Amino acid sequence: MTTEVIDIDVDTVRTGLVGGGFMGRVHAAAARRAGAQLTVVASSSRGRAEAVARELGVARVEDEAAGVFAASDVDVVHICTPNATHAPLAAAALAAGKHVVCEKPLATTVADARALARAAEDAGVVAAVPFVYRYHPMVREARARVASGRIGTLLTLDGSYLQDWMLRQNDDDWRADAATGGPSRAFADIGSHLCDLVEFVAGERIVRLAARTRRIFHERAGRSVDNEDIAALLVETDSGALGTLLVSQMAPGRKNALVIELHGSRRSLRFDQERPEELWIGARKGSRLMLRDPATADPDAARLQRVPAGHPMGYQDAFDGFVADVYSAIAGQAPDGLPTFADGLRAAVLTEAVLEAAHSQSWIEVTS
Ligand code: SOE
Repeated sequence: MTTEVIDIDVDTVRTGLVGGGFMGRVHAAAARRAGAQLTVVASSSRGRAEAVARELGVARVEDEAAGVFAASDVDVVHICTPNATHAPLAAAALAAGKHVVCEKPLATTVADARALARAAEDAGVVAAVPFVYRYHPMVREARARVASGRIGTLLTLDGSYLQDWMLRQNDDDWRADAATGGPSRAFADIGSHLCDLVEFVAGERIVRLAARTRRIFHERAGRSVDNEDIAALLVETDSGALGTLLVSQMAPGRKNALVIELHGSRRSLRFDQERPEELWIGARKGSRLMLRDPATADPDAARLQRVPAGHPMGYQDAFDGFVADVYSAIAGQAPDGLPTFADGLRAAVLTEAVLEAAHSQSWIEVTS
């Protein structure tokens, strides 16, 4: 019997996975779509890793994450574990010379996030954080319209990120425990996406903010809870635009309702993540709904579209676009708008500013 020799293309990215929950599955699907080989996985136990390996078609398992970082058949590691483990795992992966994709939040403190951003810079590797909503084509369309001046001067912005999976007192999750989730939950988990998307599309930074947070249940499933369910923000950008941002994981019927709306002196723009094929363009006369179409898209929006108009793209497609950009950066390209560890640091800075503003009940300057 001849043994078929599989000629592994040296340009094929070899991907290691640490963690195997919902996000691990999304990362694995995107890595495979980008042409990678899933060579090894580690998880909370060997048994769990073996189950993930079978489910996701990963070649082999390691008992510990350290085995993934040390593996000679791994070029990039995707870290998809609970928040408090991100910083030590990402640091170890960088120290092993691997490219890294680390789930958000990059770290639960600014100090850890800053150290990781610096370590990634020093290591000269690709180090990314999946602020994946940047990869919906109509987000790129909106960003291009702002950058080209077509909406005029940004005056105000409004946004929200609403979910309902923590609505009930017996809804519990590792994120609700500061020891595993960090001192902020709702804002760090999804408010970070909202702020990243606002700053990415607007091309401006939030320079000061006021915030209030609420913890509805001080106990969940019999365990004490020490981070927030809800955050409401007032923000000001570096051009002086004013904005309102609402974050809640207790909004009945809202499943993953991330919406941003920008108002310029000539046009408004509204993107709703649950309707990603559309971009609302508001005008004094003739507001319209623009539908995704690679034939009419801005080049940076068109490059993310693998199917024609009328064939809806969704969340996994956006994730696929993000991972494809990570892997093209590993191959030496410079894809536009790749969210890196510097953006993970930005999210940590905003999270600490929100917690400080809520505590002091005053406006807080947000350092760049
Ligand atoms: C849970 O809030 C969650 O899975 C977030 O962790 C993700 O970042 C978000 O994209 C969807 O909701």
